[in-house]
Amino acid sequence: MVPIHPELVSTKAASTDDTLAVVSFGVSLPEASATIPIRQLGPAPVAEVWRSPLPVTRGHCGGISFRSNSEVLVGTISGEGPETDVTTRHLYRQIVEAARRAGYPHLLRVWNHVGGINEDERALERYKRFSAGRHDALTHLGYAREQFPAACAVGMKSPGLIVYFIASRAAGEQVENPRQVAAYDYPPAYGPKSPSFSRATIVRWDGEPMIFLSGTSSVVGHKTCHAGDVEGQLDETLRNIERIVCESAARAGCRATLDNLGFVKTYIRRASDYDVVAARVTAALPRAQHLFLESDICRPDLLIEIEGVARP
Ligand code: 3EB
Repeated sequence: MVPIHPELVSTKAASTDDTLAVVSFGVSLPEASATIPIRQLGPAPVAEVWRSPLPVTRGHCGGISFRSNSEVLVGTISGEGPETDVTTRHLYRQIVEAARRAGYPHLLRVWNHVGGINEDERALERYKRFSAGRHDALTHLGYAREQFPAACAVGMKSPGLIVYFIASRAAGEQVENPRQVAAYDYPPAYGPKSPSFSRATIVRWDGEPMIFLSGTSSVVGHKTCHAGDVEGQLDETLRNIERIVCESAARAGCRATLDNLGFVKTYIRRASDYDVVAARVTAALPRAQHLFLESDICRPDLLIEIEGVARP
């Protein structure tokens, strides 16, 4: 049985008993496991809901609150401090230790929201401090690069850091995109410690693969392409997504295309780009449920980032 699946539901209907997480954006909901202070763009407000077909248990461990079933655990944690690298290191240590202790040692997917992500903090951009803290925590805790989870790291309106994650009893498999340099091999221009994430993870439950796609942007090799051109970035991003979906499915011994994406989130730096972006993204990914969010992206020249889940 596939133990978790994502859905976008009206904020009015985000029920709780069969959910591993309810994430709301901009508006706090009483049943939310996390509320991210960024604005949803577009029509009726929806929440991101991770459903469970298996019984759900709730708990706390250190600063983490989580819900789990017999296969996966979804946790949330937040923190704030004057030094983003230090805060990040603390949060990641808690995440990894709690997940291991609870018996879900494999991080499949992590969402990072960093307040003021493109601002300098004592002469180093906050994203780079975040990357350094994550890198130090994961390597210190024994993570090899092949074990880095799929991730995204985007902005939010309030200070500090909010992280939520899916951890699993079963190991995932990391997939890289041949069009892109692995993020952990980026040259030092992108930060003193390279970003610790993989482009996708696949996991198989009872032989059924699920692909978690990292935040994907207009990066080819290690460079940003089409700076200042949102439509160019969008087309490049979709090419990257197509490739990583295809690559991931091949690894799982099956085939997949953009039509296999069922759940898609698009982060848009400038709200004024929404109409153009939403029209193109929904046309390119017609089978998916879509959520559009106004958010800064980790590189100042990136205008959009797209992530999602695919089922071959
Ligand atoms: C990139 O390709 C764009 O630091 O966790 C995408 C996904 C990006 C995840 C992260 C950063 C992260 O480098 C940025």
